[in-house]
Amino acid sequence: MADANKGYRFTFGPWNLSAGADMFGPAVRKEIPFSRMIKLYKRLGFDGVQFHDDDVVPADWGAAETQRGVRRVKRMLDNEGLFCELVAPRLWEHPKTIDGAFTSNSASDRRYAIERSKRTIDIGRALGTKNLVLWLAREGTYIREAKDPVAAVGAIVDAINALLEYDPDVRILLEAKPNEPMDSSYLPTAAHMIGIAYRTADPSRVGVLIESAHAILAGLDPSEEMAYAIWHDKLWSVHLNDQNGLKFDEDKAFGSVDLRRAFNQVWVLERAGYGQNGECVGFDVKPMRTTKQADITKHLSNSRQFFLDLVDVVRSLDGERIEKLRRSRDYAELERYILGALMGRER
Ligand code: GLO
Ligand code: MG
Repeated sequence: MADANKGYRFTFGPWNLSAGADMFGPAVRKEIPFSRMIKLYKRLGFDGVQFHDDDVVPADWGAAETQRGVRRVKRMLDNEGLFCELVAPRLWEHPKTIDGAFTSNSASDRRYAIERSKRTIDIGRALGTKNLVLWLAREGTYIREAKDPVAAVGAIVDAINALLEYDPDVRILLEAKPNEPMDSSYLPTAAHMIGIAYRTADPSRVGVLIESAHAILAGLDPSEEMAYAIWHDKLWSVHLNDQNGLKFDEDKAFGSVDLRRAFNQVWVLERAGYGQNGECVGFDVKPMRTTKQADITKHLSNSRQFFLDLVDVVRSLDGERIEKLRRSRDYAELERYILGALMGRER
């Protein structure tokens, strides 16, 4: 049977089925209990789940309760034939993370962030994954003078080292974002993250997860950051989505703003053999607030479908023709060829 996912493995996290609350208004849909949500994955063509630590078990549960809770979730995954791709400590909601996590000015708050991350590693291992994602949401400032921006870089490296040492098998995937919730983040792009990866105790276990919208918010074409990370063998996961210019982080469906930019990403991923070493195609997309309860999964199935359609376009391209156009430096014709293919009007 032909593989409906064309060789890729798709994932998303429970937060992608949000009830629609935003900064200006409360939820407009019912929360979907995880036991029901998990049944949607396979039906939508998805293979695995991404979690925050507290999507699995509440952050304040004790050790025994946590273990039992994690085992329960693992059984639920197994029953559905799903795997856990990664876990991420939610280091931005707790009162001890108000001033940042690893870069907080308070030593006891910094310790909390490291302990919570270690606990998240344990949760991940019990769910069968070595992948720990660090989205460093509050590692930055509202005003430059609030913290020491030079020391902050070192504090992040020290924290990563503590986690690498805690579990000799853990792989740490750094997810960059230039702003929001902070005015300015210390490590705003994937390239910054890759820079510090090499200064950690074990660079072979530190890579990146690149989110399209975050690269766009930094003024970059996500495919450029992806290609850079691939060259370093450090593109270990992606959060594909889209973003309409420099505003709040919109998490729009993949390809929904700029089809050409979405194509660039699929072209880079597909041609580099992304996924062949177990990397997943994750989506970090939000339903619109206007979306009705019954349509709550459409942004996810659409994102997956747009991705697969773009894979078809990439695979349909004539490599020799592209080579010839490169040789003759006829990039105008190459552009016409690509845009034609994207519009289904290949000539
Ligand atoms: C927010 C981030 C967030 C992370 C998630 C996993 O802007 O994209 O959704 O991806 O917390 O770390
Ligand atoms: Mg993300």
